[in-house]
Amino acid sequence: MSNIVKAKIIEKIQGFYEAVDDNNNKFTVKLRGTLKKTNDKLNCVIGDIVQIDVEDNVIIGIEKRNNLLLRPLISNVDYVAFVCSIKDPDFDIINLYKNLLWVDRENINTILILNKIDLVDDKELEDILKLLSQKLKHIKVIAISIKKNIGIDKLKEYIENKNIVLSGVSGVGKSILVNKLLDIEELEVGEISKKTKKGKNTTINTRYLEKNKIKIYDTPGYSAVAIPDYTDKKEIMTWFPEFKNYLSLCKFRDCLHIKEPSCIIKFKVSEGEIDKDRYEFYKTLVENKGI
Ligand SMILES: Nc1nc2c(ncn2[C@@H]2O[C@H](COP(=O)(O)OP(=O)(O)OP(=O)(O)O)[C@@H](O)[C@H]2O)c(=O)[nH]1
Ligand SMILES: [Zn+2]
Repeated sequence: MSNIVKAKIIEKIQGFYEAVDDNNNKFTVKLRGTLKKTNDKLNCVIGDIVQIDVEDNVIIGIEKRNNLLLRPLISNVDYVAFVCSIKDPDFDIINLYKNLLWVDRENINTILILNKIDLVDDKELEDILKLLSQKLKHIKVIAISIKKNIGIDKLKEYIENKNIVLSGVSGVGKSILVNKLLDIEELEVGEISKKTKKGKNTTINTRYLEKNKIKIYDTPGYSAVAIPDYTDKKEIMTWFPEFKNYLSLCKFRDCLHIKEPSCIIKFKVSEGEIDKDRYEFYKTLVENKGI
């Protein structure tokens, strides 16, 4: 029997890594010295597919990553799924835009899980879905109600066998959704809020959960989202997928699409092909006005 197994990193605890293989065997391992670069937290991250020497419990190789999400730090992501609620708390599109910057700069696909649709009427739901399809053509929206059991099967089907990074701010229903997706016995809602108040039920670190073809990295939600760092303002435009096809078409090669003449991005905005609010959001980032 071979001493080498292939496994996925699911947790990092003070120099040790937890890994799981396809047969659900778990390993606690260290990283071989030669794979370490000084002080580099990117050496080996959650989501990495690694080769483990099970005799010595060391990681001897890391497979090339398909992608790397920096916030939260997870590799080989198929979808980032943002859980939002349509109401209670209200849907916050700017918060979503900020979160998307981290995902779109890595060209990772996004699912927006819009929960609590039982709290609005059909017209209100229709309006918000229309708004989202205008402003964010590149993301997949799945409307659900955990309470009324609407859309859950569709969501399950969509994410089956994919590596999903799940995030969402407090109160949108993420904990209950995780239980539902993984068929975990639900806690009484009252119990959840009690626990949440004590801070016990809130995810602090990323945890990996897998059951019945559902694979989730459950991550802590951020209410205040930072903007990714950049060394040159020109990087910002590449975080907007709707700009991508046009970036080489402006008159000036170093066009920032703000004040320059013959700017194709501004033209597409005036034509309505690029959403005005998304462009304004881009402008605030470039002009560094703070959001
Ligand atoms: N009306 C309605 N309420 C829901 C639905 N899903 C969840 N809720 C309620 O939303 C509240 C928050 O749910 P949680 O699962 O605790 O939310 P969370 O996002 O995990 O929040 P934290 O635990 O604080 O991180 C609870 O009172 C749920 O009963 C839904 O589909 N419809
Ligand atoms: Zn331009």
